[in-house]
Amino acid sequence: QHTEALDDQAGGEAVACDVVIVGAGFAGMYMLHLARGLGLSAVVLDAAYGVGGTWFWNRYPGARCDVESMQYSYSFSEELQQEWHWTERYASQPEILAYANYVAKKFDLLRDIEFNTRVVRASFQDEDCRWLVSTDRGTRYRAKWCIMATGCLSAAQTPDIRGLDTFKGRVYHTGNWPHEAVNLSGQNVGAIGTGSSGIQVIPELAAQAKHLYVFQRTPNFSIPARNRPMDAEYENWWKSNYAERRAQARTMPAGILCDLGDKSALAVAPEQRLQEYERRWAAGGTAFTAAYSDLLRNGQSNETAAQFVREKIRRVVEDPQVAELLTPVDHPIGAKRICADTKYFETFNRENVTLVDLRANSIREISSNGITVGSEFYELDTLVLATGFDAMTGALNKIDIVGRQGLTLKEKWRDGPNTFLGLMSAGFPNLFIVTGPGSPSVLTNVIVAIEDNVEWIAECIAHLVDVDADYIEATASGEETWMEQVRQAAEGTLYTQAKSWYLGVNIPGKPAVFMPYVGGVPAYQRVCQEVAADGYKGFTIS
Ligand code: N01
Repeated sequence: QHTEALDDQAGGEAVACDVVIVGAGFAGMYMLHLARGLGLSAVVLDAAYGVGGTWFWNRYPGARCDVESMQYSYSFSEELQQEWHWTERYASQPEILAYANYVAKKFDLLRDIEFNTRVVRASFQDEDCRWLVSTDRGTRYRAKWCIMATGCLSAAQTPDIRGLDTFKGRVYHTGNWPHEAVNLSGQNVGAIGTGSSGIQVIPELAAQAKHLYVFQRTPNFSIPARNRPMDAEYENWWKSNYAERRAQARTMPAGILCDLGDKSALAVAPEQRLQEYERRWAAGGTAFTAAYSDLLRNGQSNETAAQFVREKIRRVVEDPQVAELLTPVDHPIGAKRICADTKYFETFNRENVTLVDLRANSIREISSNGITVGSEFYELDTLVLATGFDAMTGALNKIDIVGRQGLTLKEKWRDGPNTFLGLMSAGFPNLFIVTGPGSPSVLTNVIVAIEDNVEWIAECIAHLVDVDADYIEATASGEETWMEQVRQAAEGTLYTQAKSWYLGVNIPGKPAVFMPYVGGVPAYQRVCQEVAADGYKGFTIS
């Protein structure tokens, strides 16, 4: 354990507090707010120089949320949700970051956040039931509770492509975009990756670059976002009854209030189905796959929606060969995270854009001035990597988390993450994870998932304080039972038929385990509440 020495560092006393929170994104900020409400002393540590987490780092041009802004926002404060004004149907990254900063100021959060501070180790001290948390600045904190608010998509993944380190031009990862302006005019730009990030950044790169080469391995399904300025009437519809609408959203599987079809796609006549798909295509956004109840359960139903989208791609893209390359055929629609775009497919009609198919020939190597694919060489000035994240476990595994008897979380999760409710893992007492693997998190409006988890953790800590407990810990059997439920929930779906980051297969050597809980927000919330009401059944409190 290379960070072991940090535990008995001679560098002075560790700062004592009740709660250490790792991460100053939406989860960490709300956790701090609630911890203070319980009268606890808390500190938040974050590697960034500001709040916002995901929205701090993902500053690439075109970055925008694909959950509507009226819903992708905190619901815990009526005053906040009334006074904040979103300017667009889908908020852009700068606006979401401005919102995060506004919240930090409004709730006076900044005084308890240490920025530019990366947590490198968190180790449980058996003798006094405290977490000793060490940072890359040599500072240490000793706290009873440690809360990982480290995010699900926060460990950017740079692919291991031969020669990448020899490239002399600039290389940007969408998940770690520079904070100063990037000027691409007059440049030949290469973009690798066509997931949600790639699909958003590619039209913007095309608009700036002299020529853009898109290196595509797997084409993706994408629905037009149809973003637009906020409609005053719509905003008012939400604000006039925000609490009730938020409660309604929490009764939906994804925690998003939307028009959810309750029939099988096969139960309606083909013309009617087509009409419904057309209507949703015109409305825009990811609610497209909510048209029928079985689109992610029945392959035949799924194919009706997939076929519809493939047809749209063929109609938009002028060159039939390019259209075929852009048409996804290897996975059910929605089995990989569905994308929402603004003129993505149209971008391939531009003269200055070339699609390079990596399925026919993969990248042979990257050299100082370009990329070789098969026998073709593409000369490039700048390379943009939209190659994704080590999702759900990546940010946690970057920290040496050491539980009872020297057990590391990395070691424990070698064959896949095991948690109880995504919230705790046996062997790691008093360590909470917000939106951890085994929770619905990434399959939902993550702000809903965050709020529910953070509130559950705060109530749990309040209870522990009440009963004067030393610790809470997931039991092995509680964890096993829950993981079985997580597995079973995924088994009945089409999610497992795509090579996605949900399964971890985008990361070499990562065990292929479907990580999120697909049972939906209401089912998950019910279990979380029952467990708490039942005296934290499945946990040991001592
Ligand atoms: O990452 P991804 P992302 N050679 O993993 C390709 C959320 N998000 O950052 O599919 C060539 O989806 C890879 O190819 P393949 C959202 O939940 C939300 O785009 O593995 N290609 C794929 O095309 C999303 O799902 C928003 O064959 C390589 C791409 O890189 C999640 O974040 C916006 C490669 C990675 O796609 C992650 O999205 C952005 C290689 N060696 C993100 N390695 C919104 O709210 C990887 N690829 C709108």
